[in-house]
Amino acid sequence: MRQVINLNQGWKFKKQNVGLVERYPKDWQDVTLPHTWNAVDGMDGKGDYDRGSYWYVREFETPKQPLGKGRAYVEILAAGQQASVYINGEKVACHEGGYSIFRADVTEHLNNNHKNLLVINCSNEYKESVYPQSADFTFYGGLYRGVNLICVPDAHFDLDYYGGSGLMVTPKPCGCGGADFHIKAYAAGADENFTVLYSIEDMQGKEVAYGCRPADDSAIVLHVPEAELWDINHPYLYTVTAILQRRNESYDQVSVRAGVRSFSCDPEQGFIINGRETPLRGVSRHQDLLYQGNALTKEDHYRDAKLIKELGANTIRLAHYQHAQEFYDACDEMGFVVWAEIPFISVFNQDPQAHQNCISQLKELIIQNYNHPSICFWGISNEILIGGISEQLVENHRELNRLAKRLDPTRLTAIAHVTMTPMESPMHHITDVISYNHYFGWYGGKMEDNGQWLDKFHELHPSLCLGVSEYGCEGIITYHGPEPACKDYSEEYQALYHEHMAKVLEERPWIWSSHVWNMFDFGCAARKEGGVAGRNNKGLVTMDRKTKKDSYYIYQAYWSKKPMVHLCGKRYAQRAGDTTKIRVYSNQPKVSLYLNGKLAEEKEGNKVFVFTVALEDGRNHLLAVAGEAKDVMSLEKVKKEPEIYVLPEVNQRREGVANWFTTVGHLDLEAPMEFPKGRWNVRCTMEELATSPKALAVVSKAVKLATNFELKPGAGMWDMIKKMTPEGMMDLAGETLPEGFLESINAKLTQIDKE
Ligand code: ADA
Repeated sequence: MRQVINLNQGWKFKKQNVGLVERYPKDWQDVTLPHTWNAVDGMDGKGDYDRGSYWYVREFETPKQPLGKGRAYVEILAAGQQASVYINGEKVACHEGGYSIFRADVTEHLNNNHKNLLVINCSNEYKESVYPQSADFTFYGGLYRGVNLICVPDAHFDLDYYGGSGLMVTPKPCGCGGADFHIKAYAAGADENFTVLYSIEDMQGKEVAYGCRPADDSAIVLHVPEAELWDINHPYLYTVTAILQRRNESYDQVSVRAGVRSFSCDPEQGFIINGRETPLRGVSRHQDLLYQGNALTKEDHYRDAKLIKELGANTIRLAHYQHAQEFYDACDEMGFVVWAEIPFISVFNQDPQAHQNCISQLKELIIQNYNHPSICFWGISNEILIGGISEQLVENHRELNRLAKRLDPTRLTAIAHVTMTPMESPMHHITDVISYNHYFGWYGGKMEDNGQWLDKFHELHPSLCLGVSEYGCEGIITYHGPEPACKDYSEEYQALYHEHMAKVLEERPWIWSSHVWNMFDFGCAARKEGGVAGRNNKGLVTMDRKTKKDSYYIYQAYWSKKPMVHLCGKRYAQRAGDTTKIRVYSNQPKVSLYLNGKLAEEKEGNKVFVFTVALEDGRNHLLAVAGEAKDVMSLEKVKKEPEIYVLPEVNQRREGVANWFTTVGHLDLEAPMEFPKGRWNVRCTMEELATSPKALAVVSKAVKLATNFELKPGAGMWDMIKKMTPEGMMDLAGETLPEGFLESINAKLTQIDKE
């Protein structure tokens, strides 16, 4: 029978590209998997994290095989981002792509009498043909999910096909209340004397179906009468086991879990599961933690999933790559509908090898995760039109879509568009459903633009299923104030923005899915915003998972069935002024607010309850009561609010925007924009403008003022931005900028000669 030996302990690691070692290097650093070398620098804000090619070494003994020679595989659960595997000096595998399982057949290279030397080289160096190439998150390096040794008899369930389990189960509900389980096991090294025995057990461990097929023609359909459906509030899982058998002897065994459900999407009815219209409302998640990087344990994964469940979400977009099996397992068990995707993101590379890399990452994603009932959508790309469209880009998407449908006709394909993707685009007619990432109310435009945009698109494309795959804004729990505004990074503005968005989405059940960007703050070494470098702070929860921001609770009020009440502004603890506003979120119809033991006011409302109270000098105790739910906080009345509540650069930026025109000089901003030959203009790409120091200086200043992004060629998120034009960027910033801003940039640029 199969033996799976965990090899996570006892590794030696060298953060130097020393090349292949021949002996066990006793003096190297001891590490235990999961491990990444970017646990700290991937988010510490120093700007450049270590992207190198480093070495892991471990010894292991050859396990005894009772049935002849058998085969042995080293299974790497993920290696960031490229890896080569060597056993006893021989290269046995290479892998490109940092998020999927891969295996190396090491059988022919094992020593029988002494130890084996397993060496793995991991690299997170930039490689042009491997996705992701440039994106808004840290590309951690290392063996961050663990390594196993799998020993099987010569006849076994296949371990060589794209890291899959060798068992594919497709349960289909039948009209009669039962379900047909279409099952196929892939046997390797088995002749005509082998059979496959199949069994299905329910959640109590009771066998509910049984079948048997010849190993070389193993497909079977097993019927389970009165099958329980897998659903969001009832995530019922069956266990399907395949045993490879020959003359009263079992050779290999694989078990997977499966769920019976039907689902579809409709442009008007939105997402439908088991015949019930169920708008998918939830969050996106990245796989990292503060000073731990992406080296997460099973407990870390389950804690994240639990936090999302407590929020009341029913869907998770697992961005922007394949996540750990433990997380998909947690989603199967807790009843989330999952959008799983590959890291085909931000920058399109025309190189056919890069396309091949997408193909192999998509194959791995689908084959390795086929059985998870939580997954309903395969995402084929994210914001890929940042750098514009081309025929090749469209054709590559068509091919990826065909591939996904061929490998898995049972699920829907999806795509996440960047805001600037036009409403009319060939990209809208490739995948089964589409979705947009919109940041109106943060990078540009007003939050009110969201609803209008969605309605307009829906009207224009009544036959397309539209989702909102990303929306969000930064919230840093140090910053507060009585008048929150876009780009002030305050916890209050983030909460206001999400109050608005939660309502916009609630009012549009036809939107098949929506995903907050993001459930948790995450590491992005290239970022520097809001006084916090190295991270994206759009999470509803901080990166250390210690603090749920106020914005978390607005969604709980909308989505959770459990009675709740939340007093906002707990960290806005010192307040000046005669009166102050107290916002309360609750899913109950009535909230009573008590100030220092006395009832201040009682209000009826829907989710958001706003009270105005006059604090007493010094300490004040507030209590909110809504049905059985209660929440408390303490506020202090002060003469002046602490300076740390306001980020200095916010004021500087506001002043900068206001003073911009005085530095532009006397220009006729009413005149139509001109684009004289031989001069720069706002339709040139950032990359082109960067060839002229003068033009770059104008544009950098404008971009900083408009979007707060630092424009530094070659650094930060340059690769993502370089194909954009100032016109495109300012379009995104929209109405948050004074009129004539774009015209003034153009006027300045057209004064500079191209040379
Ligand atoms: C993009 C991108 C995300 C995310 C976001 C942001 O939309 O898809 O990866 O980081 O931007 O926060 O700006």
